[in-house]
Amino acid sequence: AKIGSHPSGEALEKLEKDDEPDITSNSGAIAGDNIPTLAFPSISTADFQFNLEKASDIIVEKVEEFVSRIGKARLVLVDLSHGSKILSLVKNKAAQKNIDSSKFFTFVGDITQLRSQRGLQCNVIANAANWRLKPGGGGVNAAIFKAAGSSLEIATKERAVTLSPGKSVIVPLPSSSPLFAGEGVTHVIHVLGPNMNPQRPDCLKDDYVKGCKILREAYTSLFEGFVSIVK
Ligand code: AR6
Repeated sequence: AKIGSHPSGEALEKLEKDDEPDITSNSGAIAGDNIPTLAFPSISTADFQFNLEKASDIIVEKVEEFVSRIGKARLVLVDLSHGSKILSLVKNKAAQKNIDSSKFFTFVGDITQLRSQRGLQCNVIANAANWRLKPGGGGVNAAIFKAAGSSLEIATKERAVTLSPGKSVIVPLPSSSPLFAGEGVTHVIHVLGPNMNPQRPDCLKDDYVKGCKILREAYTSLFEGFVSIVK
């Protein structure tokens, strides 16, 4: 990739296939620029079973609303694999709406290893949390609490003990956390999205009127939190 470009699908495809990541293809604008960047997972669409078409509409709608409010900062939707349905839906819908691709793009990688494994520096990462703000439970929540170590748990408890659907809480990451030193993450924003999974608390039982409202509130709260950090 040329210096000044952002991650192209081709460059990422290459990273995925090669055993040794080609660091040079991810340098320049991605790694070295220190642009404030929020990496966020697709809230509620895996364990919480939220409809992907509806979620992708909401992500793009909220991103469009906030790209004009974040100055030179960036928003990046992250998922684990190139086969991610939510990434391709969002990527296509964002392109249709001509959203500035230097301010918003999709990215394949583990949100806890974006700098070390993918060359993407993100100072803030979002977590698809549970209402107790507890580690474990699988998905991105388990991965973030594991990678961040016990200091995230302690710092989280100082800010909040529970979270309501549609709300978020900003947790400054102690410098003792491996995520701080290893990945350059300074804040984690926990977000609780709407739950459509009958096996989990507060199931909305397919009520997508409520569900969509709560997912919109969740992204508003997340992006407002990010704006408050970068200001
Ligand atoms: N890096 C990037 N994206 C990830 C990672 C990762 N390491 N792991 C998962 N994803 P989910 P939810 C993507 O299930 O649906 C937990 O148990 C995943 O592919 O983590 O909001 C909590 O404790 C998907 O696109 O969150 C809650 O109880 C997205 O992250 C519950 O699950 C969200 O998937 C929350 O469920």
